[in-house]
Amino acid sequence: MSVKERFYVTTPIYYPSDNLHIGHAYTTTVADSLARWHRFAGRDVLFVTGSDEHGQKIQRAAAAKGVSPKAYVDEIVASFKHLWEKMNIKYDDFVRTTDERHHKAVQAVFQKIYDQGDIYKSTYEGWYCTPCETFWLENRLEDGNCPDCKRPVELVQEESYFFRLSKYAPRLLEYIEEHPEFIQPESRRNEMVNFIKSGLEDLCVSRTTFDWGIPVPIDEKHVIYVWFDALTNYLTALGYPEPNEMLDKWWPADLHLVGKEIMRFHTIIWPIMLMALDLPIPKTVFGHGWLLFDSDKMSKSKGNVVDPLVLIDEFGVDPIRYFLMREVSFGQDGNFSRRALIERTNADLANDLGNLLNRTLSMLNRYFDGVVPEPAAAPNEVDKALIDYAKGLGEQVDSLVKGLKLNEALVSIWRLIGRANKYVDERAPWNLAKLENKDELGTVMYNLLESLRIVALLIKPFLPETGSKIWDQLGLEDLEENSLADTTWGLLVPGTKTRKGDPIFPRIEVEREADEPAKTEPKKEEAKAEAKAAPAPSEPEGVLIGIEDFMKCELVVAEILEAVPVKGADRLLKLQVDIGTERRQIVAGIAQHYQPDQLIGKRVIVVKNLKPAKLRGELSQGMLLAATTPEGRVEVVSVSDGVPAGSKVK
Ligand code: ME8
Repeated sequence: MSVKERFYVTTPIYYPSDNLHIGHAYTTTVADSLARWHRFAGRDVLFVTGSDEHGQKIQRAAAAKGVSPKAYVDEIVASFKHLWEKMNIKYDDFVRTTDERHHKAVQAVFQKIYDQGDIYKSTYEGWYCTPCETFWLENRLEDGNCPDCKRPVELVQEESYFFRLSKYAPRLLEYIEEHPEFIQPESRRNEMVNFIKSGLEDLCVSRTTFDWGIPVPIDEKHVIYVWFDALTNYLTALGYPEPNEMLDKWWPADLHLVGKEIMRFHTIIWPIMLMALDLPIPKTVFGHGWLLFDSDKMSKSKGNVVDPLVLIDEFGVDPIRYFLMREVSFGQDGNFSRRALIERTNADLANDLGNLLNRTLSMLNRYFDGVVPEPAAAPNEVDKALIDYAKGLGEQVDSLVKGLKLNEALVSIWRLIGRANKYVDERAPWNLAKLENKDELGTVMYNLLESLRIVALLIKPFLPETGSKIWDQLGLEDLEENSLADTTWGLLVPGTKTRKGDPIFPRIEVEREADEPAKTEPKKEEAKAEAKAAPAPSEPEGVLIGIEDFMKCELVVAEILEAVPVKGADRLLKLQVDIGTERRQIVAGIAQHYQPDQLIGKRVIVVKNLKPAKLRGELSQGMLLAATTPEGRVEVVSVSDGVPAGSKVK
């Protein structure tokens, strides 16, 4: 019997010092999608999250509210679980550091390391940052403040237990060198290596000036340092310290997903604790970037936190999950804005995916009474191109997810959606219907429906509700029983009765938000192109022109044949268009509003007799018309596929 591959993934356990915001939801959504994907791909998965409930910060927050720390955290932890439920987060275990099982695990870890002589008693005299729960040496402070969060630190002087971090530094450096996959992305590995090389001090692992924590087993007037306590949660979930099957099966973890600010704890303190315990080191710690708001890190004190519950109520859960994973290149910082969320939802979910489903099922109702036809005609070249892309897609997405390239995984799924939309235009089912070519029409409709079935399966781990909705509208059953193997082309059974429903993503109408981050000024040439793509009224309102002025403008229908980004210009796309009489190149400032794939096959309106211009060194022979909404969204003006390229517009 072959052993199933396994995947143990964790998120940080968050502090219940306050409600969670969209930044926490980011890490957890990514972990959930990874867990769901690997399950879908047939792997055995364990996904653990939790809450980090001890420490001075929590004790102070509870005191400020006049309640006991336990009563305080109970209420907030309940709100964590409520949020995860609303976000469709399907974890296997939730470790609370106030759980009895965790208490036992942490004390066992402390005792074991103490017994072997790697923990000793001394006096700590130095600085402490309570918001970060971090000890700092004087020489690491910045202007006397915490170098991480820049807030004031407190002078601490107390008897403490110390963990011999320094002793393990050479072994850790060697481990990091031999295991390049351990710290990711690479830039963070370099930061950590430099930090270790600049000298590790032994770590203070107990406190005596407050009591909200797990007592040191050999000395009850000390509580165990909150990070030493928290990191152990990854073992608590496996029933540590008792030897048991869970521990054998799941340790070491495959992936600790964390924000970049807590990499030091996970890639220095944690592996050294594990070395001291003689346990293997987790395979990968991935430090992702921050979700910024108006280019600043979200924090309660700055008043710029975004509450995911409010967003879910307004937009539904999948647009938020999609935005978090699609908008930000995983590992880098990314900006959150309401406008960007709405634009993404409208462009990718409502226009591309929602419309594809809607128009396909409408045509199926019209031509085949909503029943999946036989693909009776042999596929032509256009059919083959679509089928070939869909055939390799499951494997492609699997390897991107394994490499933690989630946004690229979504892009590659959306490429199938883009191709299917283009395929509708190319194969023009309405023309086949007119010709009463039922066999070929059947093949075209089958190919579209089969593409949608594959899309539903592939997006379900990322967007569980949407995957199910598409599946239902396609008239299919037992979604949960399908796996990656079922993304094989051709499994859709002719004769299936589809169930067209409401649009899955209605377009969101927007009003300009006063608190939106300012749009950065476009560079000069790009601004020109943008003005061309979306002409602003150049005449003051009320100035009338004669028909002869308008007639100077030669407007024609053009079909977009190719679209590629212009290097070094993030607003420009280079288009090859067919204007009926010839092929032309047009550079348009629409890159932030369209993926190149979305444009291919569109029939747009072009000003044919505009003087050619060069933009970023690229010749532009004409301009295409586009509308700009008050909130800055740009949509190119287009006509239906029935209007041939070259048709005059007036
Ligand atoms: O650090 N962008 O808990 P915490 C992206 N209890 N991710 C963000 C974010 C943002 N703006 N803000 C928060 C702790 N996060 C410890 C962890 S683990 C043994 C103990 C996410 O409540 C990100 O994952 O401060 C970050 O590392 C984590 O929340 C910090 O959560």
